Amino acid sequence: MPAIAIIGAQWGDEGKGKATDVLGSRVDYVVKFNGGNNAGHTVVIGQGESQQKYALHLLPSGILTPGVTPVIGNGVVIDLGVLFEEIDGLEARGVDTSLLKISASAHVIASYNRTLDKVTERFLGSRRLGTTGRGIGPTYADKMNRIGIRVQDLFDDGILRQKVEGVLELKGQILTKVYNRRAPEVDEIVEELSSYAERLAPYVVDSGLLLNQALDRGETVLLEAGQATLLDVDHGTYPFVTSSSATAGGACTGSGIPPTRLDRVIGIVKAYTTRVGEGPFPTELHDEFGEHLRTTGAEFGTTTGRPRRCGWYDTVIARYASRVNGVTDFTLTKLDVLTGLEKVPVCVAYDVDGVRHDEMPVNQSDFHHAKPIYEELDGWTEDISGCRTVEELPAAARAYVARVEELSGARISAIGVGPARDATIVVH
Ligand code: 2SA
Ligand code: GDP
Ligand code: MG
Repeated sequence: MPAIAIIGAQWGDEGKGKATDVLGSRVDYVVKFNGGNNAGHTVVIGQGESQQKYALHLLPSGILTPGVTPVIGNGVVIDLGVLFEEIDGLEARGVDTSLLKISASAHVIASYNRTLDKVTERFLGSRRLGTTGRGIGPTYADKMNRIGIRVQDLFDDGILRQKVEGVLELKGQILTKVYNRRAPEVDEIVEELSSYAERLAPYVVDSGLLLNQALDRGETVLLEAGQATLLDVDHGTYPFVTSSSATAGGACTGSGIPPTRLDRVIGIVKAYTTRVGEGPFPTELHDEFGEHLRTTGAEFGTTTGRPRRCGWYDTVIARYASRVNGVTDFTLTKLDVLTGLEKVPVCVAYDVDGVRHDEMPVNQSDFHHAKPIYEELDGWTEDISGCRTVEELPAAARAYVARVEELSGARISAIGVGPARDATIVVH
């Protein structure tokens, strides 16, 4: 299986980091292809006293597996300060980061875009998106607007200055005239960005070439998504989305690996649903069950610490994610969090103003009004965190997995029963 994409099938935080880490020992390259330090992946390694927890934002989760080459692809937006903070933090804990490669074509997040992200949210007031405030949206907007600054620009002083002058001509006006903020000087931004150039240089490569050559040699490449299908700028619940391509198509454009070379797409789905930030969420629970899922599942943002909105599993979304990404296999995570519930509702379709929808409504307003149609499945009380085979699961948990699989559009190949690396049931 030379090229495998791992994508989030809901609104993020499904456990992509753990899934990537689990596969890490069997792959040669792990590539982050979209997003930036808005992502947060928590990976737990080891057991008992020696257990280590890592929160990764910008670096691919594969960085934790010795021998794996982690790659930041061209589709990523890089906050260079955060990059080196994360590298230093991992090195201080004994993680070797020397194999890291960074695409020369990735864009960098400059301080004016962090400012713009935050002031835009404040400006929008009740219409805000609930962004992570990391400058992600404005940096991707610059990329599309063709005024972005790329990693390779940092190594040519003339070009860097020219680009900074260009972008500040526009952004300076927005900051001062729209937001009443100070516009940074050209020198200030040139200095801010070029101060990282020397340290960055050894990591910079043509990542598309590197990865395709690796595939030519028969090596295995794992492409790890940040965020998720319903946060994808094209396929998500627009405008309540992030600004990048978080789906399997994005794995290709964000890495330089062509679609014909993608062999497997693993969709990560949580056994229930969560969402951070604003936007529609049909199965959201505002009652004690929502609180129970948040507490039991420790559903708080890895990057911002924000409490995640929680709700039941939604098979309409899973079928949609399966279709949009061409999911070959699902990994169903956090099944252990459902333990102890008497009944576990699963959304099978939506009721939109009296009309049944088995597929995602094409009209966003319909999705805002969608009322879940539930099927109630039996819960279980047995602790399943020690189960390592499907047969060891209680009958009701097996029935839950089987029904969810039937309705979600692809087979379930692995089941998560705890945060640790080994707390996984491999089905296929
Ligand atoms: P942005 O900052 O422009 O990408 O925000 C736009 C929307 O995308 C959502 N978003 C996320 N949703 C879930 N998890 C994310 N990563 C962190 C995590 C989030 C955190 O792993 O916990 O710590 O708060 C993530 N990143 C972006 C965001 O909530 C907006 O709805
Ligand atoms: P990502 O953004 O998709 O990588 O997910 P996050 O790391 O933001 O959030 C998933 C959280 O669930 C992390 O704290 C993981 O350690 C944890 N986790 C992953 N899989 C499981 C599982 O099967 N069971 C439990 N209880 N926790 C899990
Ligand atoms: Mg996350």
